[in-house]
Amino acid sequence: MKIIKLFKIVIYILKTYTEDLSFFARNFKLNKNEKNILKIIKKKGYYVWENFYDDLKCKNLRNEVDNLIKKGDFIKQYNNSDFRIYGGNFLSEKIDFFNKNKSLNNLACSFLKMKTKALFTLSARLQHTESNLGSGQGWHRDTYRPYQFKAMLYLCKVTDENGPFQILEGTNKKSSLIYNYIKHNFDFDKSRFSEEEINKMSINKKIKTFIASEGDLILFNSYCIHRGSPTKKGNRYALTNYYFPENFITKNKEILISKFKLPIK
Ligand SMILES: O=C(O)CCC(=O)C(=O)O
Ligand SMILES: [Fe+2]
Repeated sequence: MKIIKLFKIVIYILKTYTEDLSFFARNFKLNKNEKNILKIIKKKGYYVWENFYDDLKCKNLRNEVDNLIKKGDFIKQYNNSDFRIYGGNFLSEKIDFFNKNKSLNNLACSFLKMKTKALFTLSARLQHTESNLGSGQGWHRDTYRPYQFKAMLYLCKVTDENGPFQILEGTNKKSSLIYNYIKHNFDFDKSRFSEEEINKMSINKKIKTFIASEGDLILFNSYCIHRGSPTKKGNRYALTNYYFPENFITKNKEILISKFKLPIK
């Protein structure tokens, strides 16, 4: 192995492990159920919480998403298919109620070992179009350090056809970046992946597809390689809480407001 390659790996290991030993790392109180969920998220990178919301709540929230999209304020859209209002919680009380869920916030704080909050709730409708790329526009990692914690609530039944969320298993590990660097020569900060690259990587890894019911919630570390798969037909509705450490929000508020078109000052 080239000396430069080895050097990059050593730097990465030093950086990630010293961050984990950070003086600022904190412990948060969790109940038994939350402890169990956290353990699974740490191990696998995700957890599915079935029946988090009932059908009536989901129906009401779908209405809220439709109304926000119809109004069209603070909307972002990709390929006439992926319609997004990142700051839905600022525009709808019902969406804000999900944003402020205590248990999810506890889990996010414990996962990131820092005081954390869901700055915004992506309120999204994915619509089928010819050759759409799905929610998030293809395979990617959202971030490297600090990890990002997300809570995605399916507001409708999600089958193989209407764009289920997918994760490449095992890519939640720190070692995943090192492995991909050595094996595939992917740089540490590579964030987007083609189908061909995913096919190469999935020879020894499984793609997990989240087919699930209306009201099921997926908690995940969006450092994992993931995507919303392209739709074959139908719509998909979802709310996603984006959790950030509070000190990160304070430092980056303006950037976040402009990047995600948030309706706040
Ligand atoms: O909605 C999904 O299924 C995933 C979207 C995503 O990965 C993103 O917006 O970063
Ligand atoms: Fe993503």
